[in-house]
Amino acid sequence: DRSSTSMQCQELLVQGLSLAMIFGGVLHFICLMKSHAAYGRYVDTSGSSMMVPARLAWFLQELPALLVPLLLMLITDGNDGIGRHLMLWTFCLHYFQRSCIYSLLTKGRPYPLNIMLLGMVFCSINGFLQAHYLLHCATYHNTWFSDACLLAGLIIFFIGMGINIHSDHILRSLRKPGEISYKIPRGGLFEYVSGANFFGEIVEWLGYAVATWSLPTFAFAFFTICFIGPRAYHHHRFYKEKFRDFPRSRKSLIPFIF
Ligand code: NDX
Repeated sequence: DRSSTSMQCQELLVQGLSLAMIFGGVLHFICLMKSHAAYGRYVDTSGSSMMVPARLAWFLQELPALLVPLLLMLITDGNDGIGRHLMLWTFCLHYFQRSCIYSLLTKGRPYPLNIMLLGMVFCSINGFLQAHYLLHCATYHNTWFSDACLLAGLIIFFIGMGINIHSDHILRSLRKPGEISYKIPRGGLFEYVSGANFFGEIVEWLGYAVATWSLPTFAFAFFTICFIGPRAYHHHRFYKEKFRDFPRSRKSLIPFIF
């Protein structure tokens, strides 16, 4: 299975990057519960960083997570393994949506250049990690367990993607072109949580991890929870402080629970 690919699995590199992502997730979680990732409503207005239009920033920031896997697929010999290609195309589908569709539609405020550049580095490394693992390291055995994981994980992934895209659409519809103010999001999962788009994204990557059942994909799902979980918590506090009529039963991230 592995011999048909031109590149060898770099097991130490895969383990090292995955552990670094988990460690980075823990660090982000600790820092971000106290402070904020400084983009969107938390952008640093002191003028210390150059700003980039949101559309360009999201396009450039997320593009490496689409291009790096496509490039690795191109330079890898052999087309064996339906499972690995299915999962890689699923990954690319998410990042095609995020970098080429979401970025075109966003009405977000200008984005700090330094965060965009760090985001590009992150997306390049993660794109490499996931694609290299799936193409050159993963071995798929057709057991009932791996088939059940693949199917259940894919279903969970697409449910999450649906929630994420629908919620991002609701947020966009709150603004007229050129507007940058904040309103109370209503409808869909926003009736239950302030971070409905983040909830969808987390469900997506947890589904992806279940489908591939591997360290790199669980590491990325974990990082996602650590990065956007605190963001959902801060958005929730922002709404409660800003809007007196904010629905009291609404939670931060997990419906009915948190
Ligand atoms: N981008 C993921 N650390 C991040 C960029 C920053 O995709 O270097 C992680 C991602 C990166 C981060 C990324 C990784 C870690 C980095 C970090 C920078 C520093 C950090 C690299 C890559 C780092 C070290 C050095 C330690 C290594 O004006 P506005 O923009 O606020 O408008 C918003 C609007 N909106 C509303 N409009 C009207 N009324 C309201 N009430 C509104 N509420 C929101 O909607 C936006 O235009 C839009 C969405 O805003 P928001 O805040 O809800 O979501 P946002 O955070 O912008 O995310 C957008 C989508 C969303 O679907 C989310 O799930 C997904 O992207 N996402 C975001 C972040 C990370 C991520 C997914 C993931 O980890 N999987």
